[in-house]
Amino acid sequence: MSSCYFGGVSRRTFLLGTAGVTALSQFPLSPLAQAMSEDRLLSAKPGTGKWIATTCNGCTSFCAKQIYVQDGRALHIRGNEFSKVHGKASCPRQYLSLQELYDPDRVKTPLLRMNPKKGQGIDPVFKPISWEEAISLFADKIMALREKNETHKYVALRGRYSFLSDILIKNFTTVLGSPNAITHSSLCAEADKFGSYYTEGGWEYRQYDIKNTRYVLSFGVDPLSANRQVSYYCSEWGNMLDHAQVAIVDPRFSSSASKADEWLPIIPGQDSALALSLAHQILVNDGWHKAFVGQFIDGVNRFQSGEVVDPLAFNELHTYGLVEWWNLELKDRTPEWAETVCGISAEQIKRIAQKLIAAAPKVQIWRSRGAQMQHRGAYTTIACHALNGLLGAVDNEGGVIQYNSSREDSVPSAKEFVDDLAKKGLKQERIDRVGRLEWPALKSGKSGGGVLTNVVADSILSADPYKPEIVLGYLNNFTFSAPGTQRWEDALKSVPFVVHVTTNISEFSWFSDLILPGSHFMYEKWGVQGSCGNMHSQVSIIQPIIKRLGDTVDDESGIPWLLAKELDKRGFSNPLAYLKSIRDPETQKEPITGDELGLYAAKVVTQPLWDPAKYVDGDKFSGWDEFLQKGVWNSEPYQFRQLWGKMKTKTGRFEFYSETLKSALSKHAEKHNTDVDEVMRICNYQAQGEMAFIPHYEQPYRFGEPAEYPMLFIDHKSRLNREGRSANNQWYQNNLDIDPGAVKHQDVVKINPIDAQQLGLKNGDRVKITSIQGEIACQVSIFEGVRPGTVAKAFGQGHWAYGKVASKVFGQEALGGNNNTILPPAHEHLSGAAAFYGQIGVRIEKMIEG
Ligand SMILES: Nc1nc2c(c(=O)[nH]1)N[C@H]1C(S)=C(S)[C@@H](COP(=O)(O)OP(=O)(O)OC[C@H]3O[C@@H](n4cnc5c(=O)[nH]c(N)nc54)[C@H](O)[C@@H]3O)O[C@H]1N2
Ligand SMILES: Nc1nc2c(c(=O)[nH]1)N[C@H]1C(S)=C(S)[C@@H](COP(=O)(O)OP(=O)(O)OC[C@H]3O[C@@H](n4cnc5c(=O)[nH]c(N)nc54)[C@H](O)[C@@H]3O)O[C@H]1N2
Ligand code: SF4
Ligand SMILES: [Mo]
Repeated sequence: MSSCYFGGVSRRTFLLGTAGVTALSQFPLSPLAQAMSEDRLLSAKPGTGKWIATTCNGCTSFCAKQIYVQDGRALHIRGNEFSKVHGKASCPRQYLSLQELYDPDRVKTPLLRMNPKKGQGIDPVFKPISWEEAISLFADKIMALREKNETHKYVALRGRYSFLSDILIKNFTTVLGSPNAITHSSLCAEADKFGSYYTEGGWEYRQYDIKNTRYVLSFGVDPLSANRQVSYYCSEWGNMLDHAQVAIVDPRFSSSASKADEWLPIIPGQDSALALSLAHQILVNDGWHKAFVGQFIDGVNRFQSGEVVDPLAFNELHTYGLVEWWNLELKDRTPEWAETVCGISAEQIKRIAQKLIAAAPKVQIWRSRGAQMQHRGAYTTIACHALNGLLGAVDNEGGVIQYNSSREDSVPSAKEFVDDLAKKGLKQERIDRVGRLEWPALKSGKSGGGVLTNVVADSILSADPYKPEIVLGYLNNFTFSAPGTQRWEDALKSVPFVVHVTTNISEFSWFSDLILPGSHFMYEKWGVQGSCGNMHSQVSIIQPIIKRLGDTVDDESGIPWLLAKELDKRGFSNPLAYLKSIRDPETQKEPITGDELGLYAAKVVTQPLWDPAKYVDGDKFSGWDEFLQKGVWNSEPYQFRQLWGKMKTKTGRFEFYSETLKSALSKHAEKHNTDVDEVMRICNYQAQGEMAFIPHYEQPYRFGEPAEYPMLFIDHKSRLNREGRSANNQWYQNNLDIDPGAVKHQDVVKINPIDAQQLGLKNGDRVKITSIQGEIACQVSIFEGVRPGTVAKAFGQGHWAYGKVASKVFGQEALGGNNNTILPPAHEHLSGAAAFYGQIGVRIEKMIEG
């Protein structure tokens, strides 16, 4: 791997710093060390490099970065000082991107599969071919679909992306005549957005005013490791601890729990019981925030356990439906009840309620995928967020804030380039079945508004609604990242033509017919990304900082460009006409290469930020050149309480009784000539009647009977994961143990000493983990930081492809086991989110190595 850097100190700096150049020859160096140091001396010229701006895509924090480039090589990385979100601060994972870039296992030329037989352990026999051959083949396949009038049988799948991905995924797919532009959003965190939308009306994530807060209660979020804006929270968390207390609810002892005042090791899937009992306790103790929620007309608190309250007695202010919520659900949700359900003592619940009341409104309730991406998680997400409403923390100083609006444009639409043939294809049902009765996916209040990424595998396998003929995947690895991986393997085996745009031969590539070598997201292409935190939002540039390695092409603009040109040669000119409509906003020039297309698209999308003629607010630039040099635009700081009285819900208020959800569910039911009760049943919820519209308790669905699968499985992100992408880096494997309980170069399952003793297990034993879905093998790490009865395992290891470091035997044997092999492909149907958490029963058995 990159021989130029060793843990942030270059070998040369080290040598110079200790001995000096002239003294080098006096040291008895081994021949290898001699060769390396001479090589370094020849290539390194101090002072000739410069810092260039780009954006990290290691996670959904999308931090603005500066890269030190010298002699065409990227050597160092730091946070962009011009960012008002995180400044120079970073999480530890920024460095891993350098190893991703210079990964010796990167694909550098198009590859064509020669072995038609597909499977793990079966060599695909990839043959290097030219770009001309590759794109010509791809274009032929698309033309064949057009000739058959079956353009809908083209499916585009995307994983991580920049704002320019709309060219390749959304718009290109539309012009080709397919409705199947499928994003990875429902594998990511759709249930999270559901919680905000159906209470306060924004289908988006949140930021947290930690500089002014006094109490943080987190349902599963580990902000020092994951979630959004890890860099900012890592740098500011320590200061926050001077003025705020922290309680972390997580069945696993996370990095953030290790620095918190209280850890609440909840029984998996039972977060709503805790949240509802906290709400109960806040109300009976007169602790709601009167300036936001309102007050009893006579000032006398009538919220008493078990007692119904007259709605007319309460004068509600900026919220809606508090008394209905109390009467229908909260009045019986006492801490004593919750203790029996969620495993947290009534005494601890009462103490935390008191602390929240004392600190309100400067409190913040955070919620992670872990607490929400569960089969019945929709109501957990609104139950947790409703606490922010009760305590007046919504849109308030020290509380939980929506993202600042940012001013970038979208990629130009492709509407006028859709011909009649394509229009017919666009009318076909989308491959993910979204909007069917059992798949409401109510994004932004719309029946079928979301996406069902993981359903696509089932659709392909059962040819329902139809069998695709071309699948294009880009920056995605669903054969690894989606629960029920085996289904994806089988599905891809059955598709006649699979194309993967990738940097590495990952598990998805292994089942592909054509591999197109993609640019590295941060270093080799044009793009635009956004982030939010510290009361600012930012939009930052991604630019080609180094000459692309090998024969790689910009995935979001270069690939559609090459393809459009080939289609044009075959008489289908609309795709190229569309791409040519994306002109340089300064000179009005049409692009004549894929790289120009990338540049112009980046300029178009960011024009409202850098063009003085379009200036609205936030940072101001003299023009494109200055924006490019700084690399990031920042919004004005957030103005608190701007949404009080004007939330984007049906009632304009923060809804405890969600009229917004009622409307969305009712429309979905009407579309299918049925009622909301039937929708609830079909989506496997217990609620009937009015309960469907309020935060309420749902018994978590258990996958696997306790007798057969006695333990509960907890998935979490490794602190060094760059989603599914960093495991082929030595620095990842060498430093994995920065996560509590983890072991370098290993994949471990963390087991409480009490359980380990019962199962007769010791550290380092190999075990088999079996669920209703499948089985994996890994090593035991005995760790007190998991609740007895549960086992925790980080997502990230278990690659059997990707490269020589990530796998044990590339293409054949995994390093450890992939969690998604044992996670059942379940969903939270109302948001469309895949369900990775909740009560996933597993059995742990010691393996006797022969
Ligand atoms: N068990 C479990 N599963 C999870 C999660 C979890 O916490 N636990 N997290 C989920 C979440 S939140 C998400 S967002 C998804 C992410 O899942 P995906 O969207 O599938 O993304 P990755 O797994 O990161 O895979 C990206 C793939 O793109 C290719 N690639 C890597 N770098 C580049 C590049 O720079 N350019 C190009 N063109 N290609 C590249 C590689 O083939 C790589 O495998 O995973 C989900 N899966
Ligand atoms: N280090 C790192 N950070 C990342 C990423 C990454 O790959 N690596 N990816 C980014 C992406 S794509 C996303 S979407 C965000 C997601 O960030 P978050 O939404 O915060 O989600 P995760 O960290 O996936 O959530 C899993 C957490 O929930 C806990 N958990 C599991 N089950 C339960 C439960 O029943 N109750 C409770 N209370 N907790 C439970 C787990 O122990 C773990 O701490 O993170 C981003 N940040
Ligand atoms: S990995 Fe995430 S938090 Fe870390 S630097 Fe990259 S984008 Fe920021
Ligand atoms: Mo995600």
